[in-house]
Amino acid sequence: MNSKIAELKIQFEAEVAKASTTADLEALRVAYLGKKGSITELMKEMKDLTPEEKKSFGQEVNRLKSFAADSLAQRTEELKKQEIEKEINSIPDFDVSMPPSMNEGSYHPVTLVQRQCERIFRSMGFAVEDYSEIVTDYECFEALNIPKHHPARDMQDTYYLENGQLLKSHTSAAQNAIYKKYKDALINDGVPIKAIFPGRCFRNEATDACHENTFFQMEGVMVDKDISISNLIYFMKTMLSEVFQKDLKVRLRPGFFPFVEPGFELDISCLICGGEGCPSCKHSGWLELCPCGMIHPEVLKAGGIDPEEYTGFAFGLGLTRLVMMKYGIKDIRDLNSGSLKTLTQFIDE
Ligand code: FA5
Repeated sequence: MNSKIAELKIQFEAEVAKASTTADLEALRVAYLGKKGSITELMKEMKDLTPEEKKSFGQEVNRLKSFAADSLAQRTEELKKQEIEKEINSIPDFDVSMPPSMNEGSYHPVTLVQRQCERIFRSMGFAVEDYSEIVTDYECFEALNIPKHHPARDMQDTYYLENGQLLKSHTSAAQNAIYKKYKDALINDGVPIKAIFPGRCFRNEATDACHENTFFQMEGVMVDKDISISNLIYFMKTMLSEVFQKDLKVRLRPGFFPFVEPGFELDISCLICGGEGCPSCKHSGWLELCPCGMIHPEVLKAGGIDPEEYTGFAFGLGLTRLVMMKYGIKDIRDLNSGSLKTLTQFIDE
């Protein structure tokens, strides 16, 4: 072997043996096999050789080239494996088969009941919609047949932003957007509007055992041809019997809301005191849970739906109150307390 080639081979082998990372090997590849690498440069010496010498020199250089490339590839593989093993060993030991820690989080009871209601209504063909907590005066009131200065506004004082928007005082604030979203499918393809939209509501009012300034409602609407109060009662009954899994004492009485006609208050017998009267039901034995009614023609019109052709019902379930009744929570304020002792006791069904 040509002595220069032999020397270069020894030098190369020594440097490869010293390389301890894949980055070192890449640097060696460039130094030996790159455009200006030492092995590549050997070829320049061909010009001073005789034709016979050229042939054997060329063959030797090519053999060295292949040897260098193979050595680098092999050593790169070895080092890559070592690097991966090192990374794996640096991960602290843990056992994937261990049961979850007792300190894991849990769902808030409102989330659990909301999800249960969503499952029930989805199974009856309702879409579940989400809506903003900040809304306009139009969405919260005007589109619901509550013009400015209407006395019904007094029942729902809320918190106003400087730009005139407000924190929604009821989930009915999403009704207009829902009608507008689904009206084309109703009018053109005859697909009934069936949607529920749970959400957080805000009211500027004094708190007590059954009133909070921040609480959850779940609105539901159904619009189609020939929808009547019997449809409304059917869906209310189904929802309550599914949530409580037992017969409840329920009463329906007239109720006034400008966005329904006729309107009803649906109360359930208080499950905290068994109807005897207690602070949770303001000592009446009954809890206002789910006002409802037939959607007012003006509200349908504002949503782009012809009230001569279509009718519908709407309800506004007091979700936080439903949670109180389901789990026997005496004071609604416990639900916003952030107390882990109270809030981690509930499990999904
Ligand atoms: C409304 O908010 C109407 N938007 C409901 C409605 C929708 C009527 C569709 C007709 C058709 P009301 O203000 O009564 O109505 O509230 C509805 C329910 O929310 C109440 O029955 C009660 O369960 C709950 N709720 C109201 N205010 C509070 C409060 N401050 N704290 C906790 N729950 C409340």
